[in-house]
Amino acid sequence: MNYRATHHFAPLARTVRLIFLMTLAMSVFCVEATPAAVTSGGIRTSTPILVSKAWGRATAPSAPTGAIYLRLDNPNGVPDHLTAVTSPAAETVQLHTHLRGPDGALVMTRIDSLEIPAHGSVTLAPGGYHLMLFGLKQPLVVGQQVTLNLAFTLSGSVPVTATIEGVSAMGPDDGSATVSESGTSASMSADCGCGCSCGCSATSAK
Ligand SMILES: [Cu+2]
Repeated sequence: MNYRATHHFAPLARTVRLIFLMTLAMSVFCVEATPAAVTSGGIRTSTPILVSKAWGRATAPSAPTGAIYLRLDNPNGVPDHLTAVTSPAAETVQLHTHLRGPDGALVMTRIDSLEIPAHGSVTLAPGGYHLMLFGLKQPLVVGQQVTLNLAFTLSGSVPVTATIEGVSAMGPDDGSATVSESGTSASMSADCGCGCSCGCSATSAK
């Protein structure tokens, strides 16, 4: 190849090399910048659902069920949905809520999914939403750490560890709270069978 030919192709080689280096740099940047990127209709959300204040109540030695409560924060601009939960501590875990029946009593009801609004939060707490553990492998005892895996439509799989509090606790780090519910006469009981000590009936748990 003579001098003229080499000179003619040199700019092309430089361009190809430049494109290669830019592509490499962009791919590295993308991997580093969005470790948990999820998408919804082409909209990229870069942070998974934040789970905090996960806790539950100690159960009676023979109790087959337990309940876990926690807070879910959605930092993204699109809603996300909690659709499934698993835990090595139980055979199955269901999403439950409490609805007030015609007679005014709270009735525990299974739900298929729980929406966490865009830039919003949902708190699972006694008397409301909770994660219901069926087929406990062993009783839940104070101080125990229960691991769970939450599956979200957009955020994917999010692990969480819940701390077990006393049988009448009303929140995380609360071993002595007394149960009260303003405006109602709901009697609270630790042996209603639903594991949440709220006095609800567990008729909907299959
Ligand atoms: Cu329940």
